[in-house]
Amino acid sequence: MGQKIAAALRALGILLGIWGVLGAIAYFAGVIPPDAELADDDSASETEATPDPETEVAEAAPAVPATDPEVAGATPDTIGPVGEVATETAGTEAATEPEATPAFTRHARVCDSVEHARVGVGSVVGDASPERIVICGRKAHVFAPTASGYARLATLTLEGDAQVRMAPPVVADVNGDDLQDLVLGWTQLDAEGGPDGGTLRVIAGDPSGGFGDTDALAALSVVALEATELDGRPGADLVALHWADGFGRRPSEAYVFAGGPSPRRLARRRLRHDGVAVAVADLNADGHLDLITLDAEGAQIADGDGAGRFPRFRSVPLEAGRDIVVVRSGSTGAAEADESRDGDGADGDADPEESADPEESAEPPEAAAPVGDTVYLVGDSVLRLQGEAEPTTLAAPHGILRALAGPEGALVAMTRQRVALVGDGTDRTVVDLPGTFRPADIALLEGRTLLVLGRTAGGWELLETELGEGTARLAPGTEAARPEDAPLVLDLVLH
Ligand SMILES: [Ca+2]
Ligand SMILES: [Ca+2]
Ligand SMILES: [Ca+2]
Repeated sequence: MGQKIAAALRALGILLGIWGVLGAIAYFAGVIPPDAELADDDSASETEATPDPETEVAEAAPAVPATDPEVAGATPDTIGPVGEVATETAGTEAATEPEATPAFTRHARVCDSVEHARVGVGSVVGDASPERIVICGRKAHVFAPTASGYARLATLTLEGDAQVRMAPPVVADVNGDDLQDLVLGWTQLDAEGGPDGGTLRVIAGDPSGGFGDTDALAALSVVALEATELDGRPGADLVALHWADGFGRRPSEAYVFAGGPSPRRLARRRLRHDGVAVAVADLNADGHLDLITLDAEGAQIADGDGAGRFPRFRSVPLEAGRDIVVVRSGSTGAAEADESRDGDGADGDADPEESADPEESAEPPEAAAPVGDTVYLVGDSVLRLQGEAEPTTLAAPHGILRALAGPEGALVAMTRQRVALVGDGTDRTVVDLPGTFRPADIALLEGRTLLVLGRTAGGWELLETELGEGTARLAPGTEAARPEDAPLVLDLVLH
């Protein structure tokens, strides 16, 4: 009890500190008037033609050879006040590169070398404006955007030292108290790279703006995770993909947990080997969400009964799959569109006044329109599933590794070289990735802010850009900035 009170007090203090510092940063950077909210910081960077402070900061480090990523990373403490740097370098940028090319609004080295990392979005700390959540190995970092980059608000560290894989982080109100919670799933790896246990964690949001309880929900080797409303009761329900075995001896499993004050297991579904992705969608338009999974043999669909159970499975022809994207039929915009990784976190609105409904993911199944949702299975080909009709193959770039529901029904699809907006007869590159950048994950915020997480020689970098008309690419020699630490960073250990 005393521990909990102490934690709450600590969280409150940290929150106040974070708000103060972010406000000060934005104020000195001249990005917002002193009485505006931090959220305005985002909207300020919407126009792509506007010279961008982050790019300028990065390009203004000519003394650092592009070939040595360690040097840039070795000087995080020497970065001056954000506003000063941005102002000072703006002139340089205008002089040397007058043409307004779409650029990254932010480019940061978010962690050093670990095997695996994933990115997600959602408002989990502080005010209603959304954070960027990056899981680097056993550490989950929560970053807030600043005028020139990111400020690290919190780090949650999973105790132990084994190598891990993880599902992309999910943000949803699991315990049903109207505050968004952070859901993290890790798989511990053995020496051969196979699963050796793991954990599914729900880190509760706290009224103070920090974190409350950090419950371990289940000891699963989680590789994919989704939060949605399945049982019609308060609290977002969770679907977790458990990777049981790295040698094809034991099948993967899908677990369904009912949200609420004490989350409990609703269903457990045996799959085939090496499951990689899981999602829910009402494919047959019966008002109940169905379960879609991807594994080493292809895709399977299990019809839902509306109570969180999935009695009947059927297979869908697909050689192998990497990702599932769900586009809700009732959706009019990308913010409504859900998919297996970050859709549930995309609730934060740039204007806190308007983000009155944090429960976007808790849409009851009855609300589904009579037209079924559309599901894209992304692998070596892209299959579109609509209701009971035969799957159709979408003309799409080869080698899509990850995909999300994008604006106006398009897919945001990531390959090794680029990120493209893909739809019927559409294939437009929105991010052209440098050859030294190995992309691992993407996330989309409010249907327009695209995050690309990838590995470079020096560590993991996060690229952020607004979806617009052009193609964002890094200028040669551009160095990633290091996130600043907020003065009162919340460091938690998950035991
Ligand atoms: Ca909650
Ligand atoms: Ca529920
Ligand atoms: Ca259904």
